[in-house]
Amino acid sequence: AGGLCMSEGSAKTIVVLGGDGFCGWPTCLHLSDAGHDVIMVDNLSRRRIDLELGCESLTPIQSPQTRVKTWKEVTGREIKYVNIDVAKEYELLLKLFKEHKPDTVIHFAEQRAAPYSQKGSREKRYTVDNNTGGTHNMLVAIVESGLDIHVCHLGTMGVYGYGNSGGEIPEGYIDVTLPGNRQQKILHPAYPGSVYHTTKCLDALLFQFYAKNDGLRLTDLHQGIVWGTNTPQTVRDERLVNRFDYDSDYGTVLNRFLMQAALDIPMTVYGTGGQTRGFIHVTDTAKCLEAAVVNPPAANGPVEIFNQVAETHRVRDLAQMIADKTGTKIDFISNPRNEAAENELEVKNDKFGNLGVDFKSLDGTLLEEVRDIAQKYRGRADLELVYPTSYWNKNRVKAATDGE
Ligand code: NAD
Ligand code: USQ
Repeated sequence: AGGLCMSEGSAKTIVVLGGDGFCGWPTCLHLSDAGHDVIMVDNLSRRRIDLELGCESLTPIQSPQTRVKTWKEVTGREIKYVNIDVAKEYELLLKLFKEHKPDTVIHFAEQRAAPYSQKGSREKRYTVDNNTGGTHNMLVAIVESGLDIHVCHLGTMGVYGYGNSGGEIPEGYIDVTLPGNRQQKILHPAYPGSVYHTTKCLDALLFQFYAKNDGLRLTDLHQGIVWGTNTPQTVRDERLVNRFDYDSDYGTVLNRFLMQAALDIPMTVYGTGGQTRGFIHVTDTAKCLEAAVVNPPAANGPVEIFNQVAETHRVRDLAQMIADKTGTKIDFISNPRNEAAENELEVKNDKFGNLGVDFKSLDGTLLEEVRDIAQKYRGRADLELVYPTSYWNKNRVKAATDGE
């Protein structure tokens, strides 16, 4: 197995919070394959939200127990699965850290859909309680354990906001001159566009405080939109398949378009499709995590921030590219979100390049691979779940209803 930047004898013990999810599961497999000892923690809340929304992964994902059993059968390597609610079961989390003494905790365990976080008061409150509570519990448990544990957290490009202006987005920090001609390096201003994205900004402040006050080693990965489904590890057995969300709350844009093309239904571009976003393939997510894990920042240093993005694309260009290849129609529908109709986006991502991560770019072969998977499981799709049902504010709900 190809361990990236890993020297001999440097296998780590890694707790992966949220290890049953879309990014978490392939990351667990990648790290295990590279020789690290992985403990996967998940309270299966994502699977419960599937039930609540009446949807499920397009791919037939197996239970976490079957997943880890299959991995053992296929590779002989063990991944331990533990069910803990990180936001609610602080004592169990602390006990887990004390028992396994991990070198690293990777934190994926948050409610991550922007539309779900805007759905209603219940979902808004759940997203803040779960995400902020979980992050803070993890930090307190690390301090309380007295162990030198490196945290790798999944943040989002959305913390920077998506204004209309151009200009390259730096990796986390900007240099400013404060009144009195004081020079300072500060966190890039936060400008989130949903309750979910706001929780990632709150996380960033918690990290800044715990790095300063307790000397914790922290890496925050500002990731773009993840696409794809399978990785070199998940294809080894059908029972290892990764999840594929296509519904309007959890499906991310490119995977949704590829699924829509596979089912030959029009692609749902919101507004003019002028939104430009950062993208990364799920295989590269796992590689970036490994690079971050084996390169922890110094203790007592500032929070290390990486932009985890391979490339940027405009939403309507992605739809057009797929339309050109497949003949699928494009439907420009009223935007359920409150976001800039058009924006530019230029992102600095040198740090991962410097650590040897070679990003895959969105080429025809990779796109076809995802469309083939969507085609294979098309019988499992429920087309009613494709159109948006979450709106950013009440006026929008009214406008959408008036227009019917
Ligand atoms: P996901 O919903 O598939 O996975 C998250 C996992 O965390 C789920 O399995 C869920 O059950 C678990 N979880 C949530 N709250 C928990 C809690 N309190 N205790 C224990 N487990 C809990 O999401 P994902 O797409 O894998 O995203 C993982 C992380 O990466 C998230 O933090 C997300 O914000 C970030 N991220 C994702 C994307 C993307 O496009 N998918 C892009 C940028 C950043
Ligand atoms: N969009 C469409 N049509 C669709 C779905 C989305 O035009 O059918 C548009 C949206 O309006 C938006 C863009 O595509 O402008 C991206 O939407 P998305 O749902 O793919 O991504 P987003 O809501 O930003 O959230 C996803 C993940 C989240 C992560 C974020 C990274 O769900 O966890 O943090 O991507 S980023 O966008 O870089 O902040």
